[in-house]
Amino acid sequence: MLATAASLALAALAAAPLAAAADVGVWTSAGSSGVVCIHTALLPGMRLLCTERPHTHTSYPANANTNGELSADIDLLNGADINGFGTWTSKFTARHVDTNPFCGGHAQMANGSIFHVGGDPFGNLGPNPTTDGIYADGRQGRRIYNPCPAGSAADCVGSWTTLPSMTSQRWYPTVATLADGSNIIIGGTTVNLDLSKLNASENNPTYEYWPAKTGDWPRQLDILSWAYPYMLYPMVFVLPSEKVFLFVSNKTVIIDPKTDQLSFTVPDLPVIDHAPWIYPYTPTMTILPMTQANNYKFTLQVCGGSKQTTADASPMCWQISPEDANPTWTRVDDMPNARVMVDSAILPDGTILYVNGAGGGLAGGDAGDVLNAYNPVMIADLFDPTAATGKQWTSLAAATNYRLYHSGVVLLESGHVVTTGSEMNNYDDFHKNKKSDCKPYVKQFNADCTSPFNTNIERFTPPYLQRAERNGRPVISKAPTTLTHKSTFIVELSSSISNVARATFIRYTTTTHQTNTDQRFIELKILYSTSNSLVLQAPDTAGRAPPGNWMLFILDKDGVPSVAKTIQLQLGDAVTAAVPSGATPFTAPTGSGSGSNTGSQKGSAVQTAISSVAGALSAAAAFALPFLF
Ligand SMILES: *[C@@H]1O[C@H](CO)[C@@H](O)[C@H](O)[C@H]1NC(C)=O
Ligand SMILES: *[C@@H]1O[C@H](CO)[C@@H](O)[C@H](O)[C@H]1NC(C)=O
Ligand SMILES: *[C@@H]1O[C@H](CO)[C@@H](O)[C@H](O)[C@H]1NC(C)=O
Ligand SMILES: [Cu+2]
Repeated sequence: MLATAASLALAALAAAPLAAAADVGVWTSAGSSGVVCIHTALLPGMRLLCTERPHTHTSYPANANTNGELSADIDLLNGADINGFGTWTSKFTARHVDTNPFCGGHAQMANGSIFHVGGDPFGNLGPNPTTDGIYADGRQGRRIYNPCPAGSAADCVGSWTTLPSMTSQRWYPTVATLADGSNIIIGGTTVNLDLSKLNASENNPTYEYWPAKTGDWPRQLDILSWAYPYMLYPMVFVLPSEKVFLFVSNKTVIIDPKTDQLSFTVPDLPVIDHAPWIYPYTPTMTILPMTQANNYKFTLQVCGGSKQTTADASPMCWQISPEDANPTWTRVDDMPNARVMVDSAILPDGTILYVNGAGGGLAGGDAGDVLNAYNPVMIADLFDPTAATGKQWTSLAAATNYRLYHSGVVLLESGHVVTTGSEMNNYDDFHKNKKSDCKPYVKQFNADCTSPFNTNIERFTPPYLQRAERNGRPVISKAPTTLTHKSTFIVELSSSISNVARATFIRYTTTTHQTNTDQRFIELKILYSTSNSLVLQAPDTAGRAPPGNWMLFILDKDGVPSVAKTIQLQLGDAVTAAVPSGATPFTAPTGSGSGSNTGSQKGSAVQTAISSVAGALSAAAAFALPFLF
């Protein structure tokens, strides 16, 4: 009997398609970012802009990679094929930025440049300011990074320009790009906030715009005074109405940027064993994909952060649709791994990858301050917003690098994801290698200890690219480089049209401190197809899809995306493309179902099959044991 159970389980295991089950993604080292990516922005041409802190007050040597410069423009492919599946070794180029931008706020502007404001007080570039140099105070700084436009030569590198300073200092502000293409700048403090010595006059509870509006600015925003000291990097998103959602701690205000009137129609997020939903108990908030299946509904999801009752991270996720008639917070499936400092990347198939962070502790601290966070979480967890309750999460492969305070994640045009940053690389010295001379709080550089600055870029190949490597992927051969809202446009493919199921549009990202006001996903309608082209429709409004660079992905019926084409979505009148002769109204191939995520559902079905096989095996093993004795 027992032997039979065991052999049945073993037979089942042997018969199970283990190769397919291995589609949990692959992590690969991808080179150096030169600087620690405390701030990471996606640039056209598979490039990143990263910005770090001066290595000063912790007395580390100036960054030798960049001669102390705080910023680098990174060519991720560095000659590798964007359509290939080989390894990458990135190449970085140091860029000079005028003032210390460390812990400022940023957003991708309407024209694809990166707008970056505020930062830290002055900083020496190494322990000796005379020889190492000094970065000027950046707290009132206002600067723009102009990347090389899409299609530039690989050796083209962007540069920073300086704008006039702001009238007040902002450390940890949030910036967002609005529907009209202007920017809103919110909050921050005048100095590094010390939670053990609070002083509310260091708060800057105001907001302003760029370009500056006429009148008395910046203007008071009382919710930021109410929330003190839990008001740094407030969560800010443009709503379909073009108003601005602002969530801080557990309260929401909606700002109308046309009138600057405030409304308070969103209830507080109920507190169930959760610390304030903000730095240093850092969760992350993400706009869920707006799809045809959900009628382009705008819903935000906040996940992770810290528990109230213990120092452990929280696994909770809550959703809100702020412009519903009666918005209500809804709790959804807990993350499989509780995390503080969790980051999200919306993938081309409409699933959301959650990575980075720790199982407990807090955000904050100097480089190398490993006391604040513990139990790094390296597993990637995938959230499927279309899956039924109880089935929303799938755990994927674990990364090699942990990403604690000051890290990020970015989806790339290739469909890969990269994780960046973290300033606690010396965590292992203390926690694993038990080096007594590498204190958990490394104030002085010690050559026996690992540098706390992580400049390793790690690439995640999601399961859909594992499928692409086996079976190929859609290939966009031609797409427009600019587009206005509601326009129709033609995309040519050099791969088979008959497999095409969806077209999705993802906005270029900037991320810092688990704050990303740029990232959003909107599905595009495919109106017609010919034997080699599709007629698509651009997003309808700038409230749903603010202007800027976006990635267009075409997906096949297995959820495998093309390499994206970058399209700059601009304000202006809609243009209607002539429908090519022979075009017919588009219908997705059967079995793909617009809005549902075939690929990942397949993935989770495989996952479930595997765990039941594993379950059967361990049950069998338990039975089999007596025979072994
Ligand atoms: C984007 O606009 C800003 C001004 O708002 C300008 O400084 C910058 O050069 C522009 N970028 C590009 C790529 O044109
Ligand atoms: C509080 O902060 C203000 C503004 O920075 C400063 O002038 C004041 O001295 C501080 N008060 C204390 C008690 O530190
Ligand atoms: C929101 O947070 C405040 C301050 O921490 C707290 O007093 C209030 O009870 C919270 N609201 C809810 C609904 O839990
Ligand atoms: Cu910071």
